[in-house]
Amino acid sequence: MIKHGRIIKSISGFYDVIDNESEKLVRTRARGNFRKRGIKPIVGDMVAYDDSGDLGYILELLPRNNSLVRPPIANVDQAIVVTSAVEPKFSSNLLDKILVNIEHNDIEPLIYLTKTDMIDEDAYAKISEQLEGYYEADYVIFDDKDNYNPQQVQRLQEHFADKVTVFTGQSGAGKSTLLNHIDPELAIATAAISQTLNRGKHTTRQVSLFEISGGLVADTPGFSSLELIDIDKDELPTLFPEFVKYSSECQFRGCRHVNEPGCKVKEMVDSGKIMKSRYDNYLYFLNEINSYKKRY
Ligand SMILES: Nc1nc2c(ncn2[C@@H]2O[C@H](COP(=O)(O)OP(=O)(O)OP(=O)(O)O)[C@@H](O)[C@H]2O)c(=O)[nH]1
Ligand SMILES: [Mg+2]
Ligand SMILES: [Zn+2]
Repeated sequence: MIKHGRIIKSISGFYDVIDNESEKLVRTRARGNFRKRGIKPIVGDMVAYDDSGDLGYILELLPRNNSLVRPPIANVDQAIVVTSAVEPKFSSNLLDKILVNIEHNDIEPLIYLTKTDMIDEDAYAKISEQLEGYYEADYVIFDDKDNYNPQQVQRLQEHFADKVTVFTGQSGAGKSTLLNHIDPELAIATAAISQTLNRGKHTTRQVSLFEISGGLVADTPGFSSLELIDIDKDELPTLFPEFVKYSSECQFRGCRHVNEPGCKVKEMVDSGKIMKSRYDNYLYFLNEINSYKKRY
């Protein structure tokens, strides 16, 4: 019989699918013709599958709303960008790059600051200052000094219902640890980063979706660097929400906010309304995109 469901886990050629109707977990394989067509099912994919045999067979992937490459996952509504204060050190450049990639895929980013217990008040004040600009971009931010305080964890969980949420961010930032705080029964393996670096491997190797607070939440392998895939220089300014707020007041339509006269965005950077580091990172990414063009 042909049924429908969502892939929540993929292990060595098998795909675990939650059936839409029965909500039961079914182990499946993908038909060989997927590989021939160059299509690979990924976690989050909605599928049609046949469950007549011992093992289900994925017959078809339904069209994706969106999909990420790093981490590989489809049909995501929102992303919790787990960002550590130290180990690995807070980097506005990497944070902005992650945010730009998420915005590009029409996924809503939320920012969660971890390891605040490992820094003193001064260092915390500095990071808080760096996070100011993200409030101006209207991002939802979790940056309590006591980063696992139950109210804040609760506030995060309230965003999960009826959505697919992905935890993403640098390796060692504390994605799996945060998920374990949310639901201790998950008992996901975590490791100190020095250990991670020694092994040259990431602690979380696979994307898997868990049912938490009425939604599906994915832990994913972290990364140490990221490329701006498929983003062109005309799209880039639209991926900074606080630029979009003011760009209609720029003198020129399609203003890239670089050297154009009468640029409202640059005026807002000068007045401090738009954070300088966000703008600098924008220019940096613009350069990076131009350098990809030269490379290919
Ligand atoms: N002190 C402190 N340690 C933390 C915090 N969050 C995570 N850690 C530690 O940081 C290390 C890395 O945490 P993980 O949760 O494994 O990090 P991850 O983001 O899942 O890493 P990958 O799976 O490699 O992407 C572990 O030793 C955790 O115990 C925190 O808020 N405070
Ligand atoms: Mg992990
Ligand atoms: Zn402008």
